[in-house]
Amino acid sequence: MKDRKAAPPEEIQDFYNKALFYAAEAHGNQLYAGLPYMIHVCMVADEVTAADRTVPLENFKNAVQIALLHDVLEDTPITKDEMLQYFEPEVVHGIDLLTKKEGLPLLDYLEGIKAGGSDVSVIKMCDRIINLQRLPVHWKADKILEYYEESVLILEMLGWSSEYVSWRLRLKIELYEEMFMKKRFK
Ligand SMILES: [Mn+2]
Repeated sequence: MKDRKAAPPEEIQDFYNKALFYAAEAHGNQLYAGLPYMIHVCMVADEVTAADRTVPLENFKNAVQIALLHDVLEDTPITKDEMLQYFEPEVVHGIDLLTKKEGLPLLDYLEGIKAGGSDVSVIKMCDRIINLQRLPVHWKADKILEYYEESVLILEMLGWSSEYVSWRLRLKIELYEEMFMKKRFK
């Protein structure tokens, strides 16, 4: 990443923009549903913002940065150490918890997030709320079903962190079932 010496951020907008610039540079030309990848991370950050408005998160400034940066370690060559030069250790730790590691079983991955606390659990649910609304076109029925089951497990394991976000996720799981499963399996 380029060296970026700016005044330290103070307001939430500054925290948001710092993370958004970093994420945009990191994800470069990556796409989400055929659109610039930033649409995905901004939608996740918006869900997190709505959650915080309903019941305040433990640390909203960190949470909004984690939301914007949550796919950087998973989808780009950037390392934790590089991110630590720009972001608080708690932020980088949260992103690390949300990063799927090669060979790590799903249950262990979700246990790690759960142990990471309620904010990071909320962010994982927000990510899934967004992803359930648009599916990669090449997904076949078995992958669609697997993603459904995984989403139900996410709700079961992380739902404790927010009643509001659980309600949102439950709704999106039901819509997913309606839109992508019933039609295809009939
Ligand atoms: Mn994501």
